[in-house]
Amino acid sequence: MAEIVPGAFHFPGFLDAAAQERLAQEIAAVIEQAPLFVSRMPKSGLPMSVRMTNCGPLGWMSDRDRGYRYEPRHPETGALWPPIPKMLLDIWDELTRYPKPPEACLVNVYSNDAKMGLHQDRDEADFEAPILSLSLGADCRFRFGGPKRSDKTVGFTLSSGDALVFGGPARLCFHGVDRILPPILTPLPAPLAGQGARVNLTLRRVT
Ligand code: MD3
Ligand code: FE
Repeated sequence: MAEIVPGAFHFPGFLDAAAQERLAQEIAAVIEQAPLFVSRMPKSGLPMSVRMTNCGPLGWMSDRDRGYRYEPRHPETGALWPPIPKMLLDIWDELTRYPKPPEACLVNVYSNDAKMGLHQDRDEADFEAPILSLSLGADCRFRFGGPKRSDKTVGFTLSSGDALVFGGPARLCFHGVDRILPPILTPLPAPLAGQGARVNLTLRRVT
């Protein structure tokens, strides 16, 4: 475990190969119940390059007219999001030690050319709770900065099986995904093969 900056913890290889396979199976089942969809930027309506879905009582989404928000239902099927798999609830307890369970698990699916611009996560009412992120599949170059967009940033590689926890002073730091690295060494486990090159799960408290 490495503390990148105060409050930001990196657990390289937290999930071994067998745990990554089990998690991939769980996420494939979530995608069957809640198909991947494309969110759009507020106002411009430009599509994001990442495809996403959610599990848990609330799911993150965005569209042109109503912007970034959490919703209890899938924007296309109208169904409630499927529950967060027990495996993920257990990892949340182990790594965050936070007394309440996550309310949202966002599943981001990256193709080879997808990226995510530098942003803050501030669509939640509760900034006390930490955020937990898990990565599967291709490596990516991740960028992490400070509470202001203009703060200096550090880049590092996130690999399949890595976990990150962001709490306290790191909770509102800017971050983004610069690029996906060639997925030759770490393709997505079989149940998710064909969906993309990399999957990231972000677990959050919302209310
Ligand atoms: C640092 N996702 O969905 S995970 C996001 O790899 C998001 O899909 C990226 O940023 C991804 O909002 C990065 C790492 C992460 C997630 C949340 C954070 C880093 C964070 C919240 C605060 C600070
Ligand atoms: Fe984010």
